[in-house]
Amino acid sequence: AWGPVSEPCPVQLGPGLPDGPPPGGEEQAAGVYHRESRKGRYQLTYKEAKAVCKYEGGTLATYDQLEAARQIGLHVCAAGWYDKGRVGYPIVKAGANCGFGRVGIINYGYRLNKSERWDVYCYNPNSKECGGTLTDQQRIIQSPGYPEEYQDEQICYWHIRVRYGQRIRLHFLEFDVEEDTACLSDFLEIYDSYDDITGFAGRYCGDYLPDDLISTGNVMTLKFLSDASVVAGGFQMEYIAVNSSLLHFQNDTSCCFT
Ligand SMILES: [Ca+2]
Repeated sequence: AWGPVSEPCPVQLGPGLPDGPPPGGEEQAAGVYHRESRKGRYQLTYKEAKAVCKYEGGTLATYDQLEAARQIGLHVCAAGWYDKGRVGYPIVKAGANCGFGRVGIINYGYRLNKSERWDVYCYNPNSKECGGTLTDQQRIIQSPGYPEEYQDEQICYWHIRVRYGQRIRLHFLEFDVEEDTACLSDFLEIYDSYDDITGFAGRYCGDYLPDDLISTGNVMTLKFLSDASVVAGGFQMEYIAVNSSLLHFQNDTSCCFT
């Protein structure tokens, strides 16, 4: 069991969405994942997009694969290349800022100009099972294969969604991920949102145990990627849903709020 919420002080994440999209189902995002260039958003030509997927052992997602992933909760507010030179993105919950208020695959269709720059949606049928859509009040999250070392070319997304009015406190138990200075080889990223586009809260690698984090709203996304060589011990963490009204550190301005 954890101690009082105020001790040690969790890192307060920035403003986020008050609610997230309802997952259409459970578990794996069907091997489909969103990637952007190492240089940032909307930097990949069609050729480069294909290379990103291939580098990680996968291929461009087909429309059907993207839609299947959407139906089990994949919601990403960023347009990316997918199979046959098309561009689109999967939307689960209609929103004013994304998807023109529609749900489904928001489809820009076939692009005549393959030098346009977008993100990419890959499909990797051989990626190890990892990630999922989590709605429990409390749960342990582990790197794939834990306590064994994780393997190369892992791509895991955990989308956590608890009840409206709750927040998510993430507590790290063990952490050991291939270290490099910018965490570009293997890394865990945490987002204070239901996707990996908004609410970026941090990227972690190495063996330093990160501080606890607490979400702004009732959703959080964890994304773990490993590259083609060098593995490490992996990680184990626990999240717990906390009722916002019970967060007594809200009055402790010296601690968590500015
Ligand atoms: Ca590695």
